Amino acid sequence: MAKCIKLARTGEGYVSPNPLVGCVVLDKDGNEISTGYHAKYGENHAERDALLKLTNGEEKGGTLIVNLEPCSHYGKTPPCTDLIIERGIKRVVIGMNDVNPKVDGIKKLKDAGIEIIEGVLEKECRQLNEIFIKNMTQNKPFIAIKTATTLDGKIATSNGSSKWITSERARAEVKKIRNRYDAIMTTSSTINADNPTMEHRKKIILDRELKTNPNAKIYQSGEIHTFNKDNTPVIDNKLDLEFIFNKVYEQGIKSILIESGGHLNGEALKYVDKIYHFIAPKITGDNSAKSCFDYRTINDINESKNFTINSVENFNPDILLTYYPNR
Ligand code: AOF
Ligand code: ZN
Repeated sequence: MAKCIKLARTGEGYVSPNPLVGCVVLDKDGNEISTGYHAKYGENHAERDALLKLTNGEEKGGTLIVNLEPCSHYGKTPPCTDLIIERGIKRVVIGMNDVNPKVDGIKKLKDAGIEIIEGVLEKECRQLNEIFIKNMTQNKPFIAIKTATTLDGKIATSNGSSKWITSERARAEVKKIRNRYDAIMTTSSTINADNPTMEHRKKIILDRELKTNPNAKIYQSGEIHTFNKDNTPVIDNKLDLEFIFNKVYEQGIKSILIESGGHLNGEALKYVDKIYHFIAPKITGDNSAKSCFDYRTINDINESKNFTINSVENFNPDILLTYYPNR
């Protein structure tokens, strides 16, 4: 199953709005004979990819391992369950049930007399497809924030100096993280302060008063979606984030990575599903330096938002924390 997850990740950046799926096939003696993955939206599912590579029937009586319940419906592709049954697979090992209401593959396989083992590495499989799960169950985009701070939680000095807080290694990882999301979102303030390129297929720019420098590097590539006070409702002098999230979701943007300053990061906490927080071993010691979440005043520490840390990774000399909101 761990191998399925790894194979599935090959599809990152290509399969949305479909899930990431990888598949391993073993022969009747337990030897690995094929692997496959869902490589691109509209193309073969992982199970079909793995099974079509086998042409001598060596999978007969064997085991198929897949991180998501095989589909049983006609979508862009025919049902994987039919091919699994046709090829004489005797046992199917599944990571998680499909949350797509059209899919009822486990029942179909069981009815065909195939042994089913469910829930293998389920937590990891659900995390792999956290975007797909949110989309299918809530009809909303998955919202992530990426920030990079000093040990004292600062993203820039008071006059905006921020290049570079984290190391080259950490910044290379950011490129991989971006690839997992359909679009990145930032603001005119961040663009005007840093002039970032933010290499990505789709970019959402919040620019209430159309103040972004038209020559900014961000405009050099990718599809640009700009929201301003003419096309978006404004609440308390801020563009209505919920409206924007719904709007882009309708346009096929199923996940968003926010890369901006403390104001947008703070406002987005209400909607955020996951935070990627790089920390560099530096201290500014400056109370007026800019903070990564900066949007309100509280007087009781118990009013803080609470999170659960999911992982701590080393990108020497920096670290990456990922955390999820407690809901
Ligand atoms: C699988 N294996 O590799 C994928 C699955 O339109 P289609 O035919 O691509 O079907 C999309 C749905 O099929 C998707 O919403 C999800 O429920 C399932 N995706 N299923 O068994 C795969 N990509
Ligand atoms: Zn399928």
